[in-house]
This record gives sequence, C-alpha cells and structure tokens, in this order.
Amino acid sequence: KSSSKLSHNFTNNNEIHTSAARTSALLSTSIGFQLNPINITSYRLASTNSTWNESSLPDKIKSLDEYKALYDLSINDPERFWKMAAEHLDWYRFPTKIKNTEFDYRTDRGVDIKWYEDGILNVCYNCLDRHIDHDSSASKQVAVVFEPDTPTETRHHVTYGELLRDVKKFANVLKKHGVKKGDRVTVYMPMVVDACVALLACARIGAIHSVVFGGFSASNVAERISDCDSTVVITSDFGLRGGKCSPLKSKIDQALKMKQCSNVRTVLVFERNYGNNADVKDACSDQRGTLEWKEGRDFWAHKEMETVNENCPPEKMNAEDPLFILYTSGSTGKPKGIVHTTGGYLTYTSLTFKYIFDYNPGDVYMCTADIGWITGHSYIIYGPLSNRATTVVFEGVPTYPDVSRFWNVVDKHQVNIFYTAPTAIRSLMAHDDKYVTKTSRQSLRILGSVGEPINSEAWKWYHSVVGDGRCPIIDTWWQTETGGVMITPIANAWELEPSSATLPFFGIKTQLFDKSTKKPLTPPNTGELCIQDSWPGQARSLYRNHERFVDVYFKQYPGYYFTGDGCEIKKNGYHCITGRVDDVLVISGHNIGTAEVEAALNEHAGVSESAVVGYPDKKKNQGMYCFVVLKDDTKESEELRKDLIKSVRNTIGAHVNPDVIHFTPDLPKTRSGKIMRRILRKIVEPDTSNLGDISTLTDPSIVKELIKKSPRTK
Ligand code: 6R9
Repeated sequence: KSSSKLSHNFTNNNEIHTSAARTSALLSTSIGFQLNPINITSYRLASTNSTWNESSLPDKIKSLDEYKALYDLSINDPERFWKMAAEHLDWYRFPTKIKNTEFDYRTDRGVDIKWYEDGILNVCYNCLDRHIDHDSSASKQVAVVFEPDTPTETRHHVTYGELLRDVKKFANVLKKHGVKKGDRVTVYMPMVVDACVALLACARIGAIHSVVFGGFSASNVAERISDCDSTVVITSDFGLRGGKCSPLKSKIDQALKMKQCSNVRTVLVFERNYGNNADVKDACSDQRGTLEWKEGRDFWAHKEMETVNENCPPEKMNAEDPLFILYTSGSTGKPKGIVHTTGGYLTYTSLTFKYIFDYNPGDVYMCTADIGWITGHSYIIYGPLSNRATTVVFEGVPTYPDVSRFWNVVDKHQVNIFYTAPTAIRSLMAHDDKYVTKTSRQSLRILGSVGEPINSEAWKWYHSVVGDGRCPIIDTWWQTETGGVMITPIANAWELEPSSATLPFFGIKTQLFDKSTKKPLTPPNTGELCIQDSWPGQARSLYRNHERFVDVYFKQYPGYYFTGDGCEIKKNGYHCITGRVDDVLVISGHNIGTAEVEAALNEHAGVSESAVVGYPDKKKNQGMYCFVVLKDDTKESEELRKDLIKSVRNTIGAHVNPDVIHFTPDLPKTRSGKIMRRILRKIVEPDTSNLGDISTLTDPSIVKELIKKSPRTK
C-alpha cells in the first residue's frame, strides 16, 4: 500500500471517532456497522481549523479528519483543490485557468461551465499510453478481464499493451473511414472488450462517442443516431446475454432504413465469435451467416484492422472539447443528450474512483453496469483505466446460468472491489442464501451500490451475507449529468449507516430546499437536493440544446444545479437520498414519498421488491397503489395483504394506508434496472390507451399482465 503524504496541519476541534472505534465497527461480526456516536453536524457549516498545507493531494483518504481538511479546502479554494487533482493526469499543456463557471441563468453570461479551459490533453493517452510511458512493465499488466456470458467460454485477458495496440489500430480504421475530431460516432455494442476499444479509439482521435445501450429498439437507436447526427456506427454482429442471442447488427440495419438515419455512411461491425471453444455452440450459432450486408457501408472491424498500421498519435484535445454524448433514459419526452467534456470529466472520474474505492495497485475491480450507461463509462472504463486498474468486463447477467453467477465470477477472478445495483441485490436476495454462501468471496474487500436507493434490508443482506460482514458498503449517489460520484462514503474512512450515501465528495456542496416555498432548509431536514457550485465532472449542456439544459437543471432554484432527487440530511451530516421528487404522493394533506413506502414494504420478510404509485382520488386527493413482488418461497394471501398494510402503517405512520396491494411476479423495468413508474401510473390511473414507448423495458409483456390483474382497470 502506498503511504499517504499526510503531514498536514489541522486541529481537530470536533469529537472525531477514533480509528479503533471505526475498526471495531468494521470488524464486528454481526452487521458490522454502528450508528455514528459522534456529532459531525458541523462538518461543512462550522469553521474548523483544519487546513491543508501540502502542495499535492494524498494517495488515500484515511479518516474523517483528512476528509474534513480536504473538503473544506475543496469548498473554500476550489481552484487550488482542483489544480492538485488535475496533476494526477498527464497534460500536453497544464491548465493555467482552473475554474470558470456560472450557475445563475439570470446573469448576462447565463449558465456556462468551463474547467481547465486552456489545458490540453488526451483521454485515451491518459488511460493507456501514459502507464506504459511511465513504467514499461505496465504493458504486461492486465487492463481488462473479460468474463463472457457463458462461463465455459475461454477468453484471454487483455493487457495494457494489447489494448493500446488494438485501440491504435481501430482508431486508424475510424480515420480511414473519414472520422475526424469532433465527429459523432454512435456505438451499439454488447459488453465485450471491443466496446472498450471502440470508445477509447474515439477518444484517441477526438471523435465524440454516443453509446446507445444494446437493449434499445431499432427506433430508439435511430432517434439517438439522428439527434446527434452520427455518420458512423460501431456495432457487433451479435451479443450474448443470459444465454440469449441479441442480433445487434440487424437492429442497426432496421434503424438505418429509417429516413432520419440517411446520413450514416459507414457501419463497422465487430465479430462476437465464440472464443477458443470452437466445439461449444452458443445461442447465436444458428444465426451466424444470416447477416444482411450492405456493400460499401458495412465493414468487419477485424478485417479493417488488418489493413491499417499500428501508429496513431493521440489527438491533442482542449479540456473543454466534448468527449461523449450519452442519452438519459428519458421517462418522459425526448431523450436528453448529456454532453461531457474532456479535462474536467477525466479529472473527476479518475479522482473519485481512486479515493472512493480505495483502489490499490494489483486489485481486481468489477462493475456490473453496462457501458450503455454512465456507470459503465465512468467506472468500467475511464475511472479505472486512468488509474491503471484491472477492470472486469462482464457480459452476462446475475442469474445465468444460476443465481451464484456474480459470486462465482468474484472467486474466479479474485475480485477485490465489486460494484453493482440494488435491483440486482434485491433479485438475488429473494433466493436462498446458500447460493451466496457456497462461494468463497474471500477476495472481496469493498462492495459498492449505485443506481437507486438501497433499502436497509438489501443493504444489510449485501453487507452480512455477500460481504460476510467485513466489507464496507459504498452507496454512491450520482447521475448521468454529474459525470461521477457525488455523495458517497470513502472506503474505510468513516462509519456507515444502512441506506445512507453519507457525505458529499470533495467540491460538492449540497443544499436542501423546500419544495413548496422554494426556501433553503438547514439540516437536519428533508427537501429537494441541489448543488451549490460547479464540479469538474458535470455535464456542460444537452447536445445542441443548451436552453433545455438550463430549463431542466437551473431554473427551479436560481444559482443552483437541481438534481431532481429528494434527500434527508441527518443530524450527523449524513445524506439519505429519498428518491425522485416527482414521486411524492399527497394523500389527505400528507406528503408521502413513494420510496419511503417501498422501503417499508421491502422490509417485510416475504417481499422481494415493490413499486408504489398514486392515482387520482376525489376524497383523499390521491390513493396509494402498491405493486409487490414476493420472494420465491412466499405465497400471496389475504392475510399477507393485511400484514403488509399494517407494516407500512407501523413503519411510517398510521396516516399511510396503502389502498391497493397488487401482487405481481415482476415489475416493468428499464434495461438499467429502474422501475418505469410512468407506466405504473398510467395503469392505475387508469389510462392504458396511450402507454407511450415501452420498448425500452426488459420485458414489455409484463405490462399486459399488470393491466389484466389491476382492480383499477376492471
Ligand atoms: C449513476 C446513475 C440517476 C438517478 C438519480 C437517483 C438514482 C442513483 C443512487 C440513486 C439513491 C443512490 N440514484 N444512485 N438513488 N441512491 N446511490 O444511476 O445515473 O442512470 O442518470 O440515474 O438514479 O434518483 O437521480 P442515472
């Protein structure tokens, strides 16, 4: 372990917990956490005497004290903090201007965000070449461990040297097909190493990638291709997921037949061949050889790579040049093309990865997200690779071939840091613990969570069963728009509480507001979460639609970035995200967060998952409708229904009375695992005539089932 450069000089004027208390908390065999006995209410409000006198940032954040000293610096002197952070990267020209940002739309300048604006760097160089330039042994270090959908498929790990070679070649293929700096390239790929090659190659030549999740329908891809006007598409013949074949190339063929995609001139197709086990058939075997091929437009990537040379100098990019566009799965309206830029994004994802996950050289890190989502961008590719980490690319799903899959992969690759979503945790928790406990998991050191609030039952199961009570749970709150993690524990630096993302990362100043009065609230309190000042990783705009960017994020609370999430800040300063603020029910004058009710339902021993929505009710303003998924071994019954209503009343209060409990085997979810509440609301309203686009659901058929069974549609 590298030692921290801590000899800074700050006086600790708070009763900070001792590291012994923390250690005992972490080692405790039962649950392994304890409520924080100390008062850190003032962690950001009070003037501490903590100062940071070093000229560079430490390698690790080891305690709350260190955090406080650096946090204060990051808020009081962001220029100095973010200059030190930028020193973690290699620049062709180190920036002289660090921060130049305006959040207030009412000013002459309007909302305008610039970081490191005169700096010059290349993201791909920072993720690959520089590790080898600094230490030639890096070329032999494994950069990406590929774990295919079918565990028996044998695959080679890819070293930094190999990855760099492939990226350079593929970058030259892009150039050969006329792709230039600033051009948009749509990427529609399965979770394979070639997806990393595609993104890094774009970054190398300054092309702006726009990844569209491989589960999206042809018309959704078409919409995203045309919105950013891509002329080149990178895809794969097939993808494999959960033993099923996904014909990606043919979806692109369909998309490109639509008028709005007439500008696409080149499709580069990676081959998803079946590793070295030629004797094993995969789910796509029957479909191979049936591909539609348009001469002059479609090219095999591997064949093209044979025609180019291996030299490809990285393009010198301005820090504010766009790196990528990523469309957020819009729950309403047109998808938003979130734009991230080069210098600030990489500085932020790199630093958050390093500190939050306490990455040590040699660690194997695994994130189960898909590269089609921001988590895949920031914490499978850019954050880990810029830190010279070994990152696992997992093609499969948590339940195939069986529900031990994650833990078998952890054992197989000796994964030390594991990062997944609550939805996966809850689905695995519904099965017998033996599927977890029969695996070793001894390599695990840190467990992360992202994507939605993690209810305390899931948190505790993740902690005690998966992590054997030894691994801290890093509940990271952030968004596509924020680029990187915003509110989070830092592994082993302070105590945890179930369902709390704990404290803001460096440079992030949170502010709660009252939804109706729009007035700022002083913690402890619950309100709408805003961020007071800019951070380098934040989105700069929506692609060619700055006005909508300002409307959505900067108009509700002038001068602040509005997250759209509700948050409780507790007495000890810990933050608990309560869910989207648009998911609040108003029943008989009481404001009830649907997330709160869901958490209460999920605490019940028989419940695997739930989703709560409101419907119009003349008497009470709204009625409360609860969709409930039961665990494998639990049967629905009238008694259970009553029991659930009782436990919600007991947990939240007698004013909270579910009107309908609807047992269902599943919920409509987006491919990223988020429950599509928009559809549930329509079902219970009931207004099923126009459900909108349901093609982005993992299983659209569930919607019909729900309508059929709902008492409100009868
Ligand atoms: C990274 C990502 C963003 C929304 C966000 C919030 C929810 C994400 C969370 C969480 C509670 C967490 N969310 N992480 N809620 N606790 N740890 O998921 O980005 O797909 O844009 O979603 O997800 O509601 O506003 P994105």
